[in-house]
Amino acid sequence: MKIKYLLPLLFITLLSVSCSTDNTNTPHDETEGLLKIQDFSNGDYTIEVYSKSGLFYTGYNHISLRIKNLNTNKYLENANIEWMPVMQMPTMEHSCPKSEITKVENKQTIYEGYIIYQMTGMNGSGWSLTFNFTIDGVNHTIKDTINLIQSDLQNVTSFTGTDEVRYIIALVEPNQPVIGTNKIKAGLFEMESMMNFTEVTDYTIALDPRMPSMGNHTSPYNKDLSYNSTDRMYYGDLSLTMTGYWVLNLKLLNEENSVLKGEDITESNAKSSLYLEIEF
Ligand SMILES: [Cu+2]
Repeated sequence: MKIKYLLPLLFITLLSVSCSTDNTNTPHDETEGLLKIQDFSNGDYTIEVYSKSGLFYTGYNHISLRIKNLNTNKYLENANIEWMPVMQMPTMEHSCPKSEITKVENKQTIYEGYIIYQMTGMNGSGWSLTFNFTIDGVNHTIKDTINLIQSDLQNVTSFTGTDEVRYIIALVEPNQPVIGTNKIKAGLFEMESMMNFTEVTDYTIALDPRMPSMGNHTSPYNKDLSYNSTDRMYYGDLSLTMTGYWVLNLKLLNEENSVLKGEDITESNAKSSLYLEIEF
C-alpha cells in the first residue's frame, strides 16, 4: 500500500529536480491562469508583469512577474527584485502601500507581490512603476509608466484618523462574494511619508454591512476584522444575506479601542464616514 503511493511521489520529486537543472528553464505553463499586464524592458532584461485580470485597478492588485534575460532568452530563477510605484501629481509625488516581491513556492520563474493603488489620474494616467534588481553584483533599473483603471466601487479608502495619522484601508477579499458568510480580508496601512507606507498592527476594524436599497438592513453573524501577524492582514466575517449592493460601514479602533475614524449606524446616521463597497 505505502510503496504504491511513495513511488509516484519519488518520481515527481526526481522529475522536478531534473527540471530545475535542465537548461531550458522556461516551463511555459508557469503563467497559466494569468494575463499579462505589461512588459518592462531595458534592452537587456524584460520584466513581464501579470495579474488575473491583465489590468491594473485602483485598490488591491495581486501581481505576478518574471524576468527574462534577453541575451540568453532565459527567465531568472533567483532574482532579488524591489519595486517602487510613484504617482506624479501637479505639485508633488507620492507612492502607495506595497508588499515585498517574493518567489512563488513551487514555481521556477514566477515572483509575486501586491500593490494597493489608492487613486488614479485623468484617463488612468499619473503612475509609474520602477523595478530595481541586482544580477551578479550589477544593479539594474527599469522604469515605465502604467495605465491604472478606476474601480467602479470603493475598494480602497484613505483618511486621517483622530490621531492625525493618515491611513489606508483596502479590501482584499472576498473576490467573489457569495450569499452567506464570507471571509473578509483587508489591509491597513499608515502613511509615514509620501513614499513610505507601513502595515498597522493590532488595531480593530469594526464591520457593519448595510443594504441602502432595502431600508439599510444589516445582516447577522458579522465579525469585526482583527490583525493576523502571519500575513499582516486583517480578517473577519462578512455576512451577505442577498445579492446586490452593500455598503461595508467601518470603524477603525486602535489598541486602546479608541475610535480613530467612522461612526455607528443609527436612525439618523445611515452611513459611516469610513466605508467600502461590494456588489454581487
Ligand atoms: Cu496621487
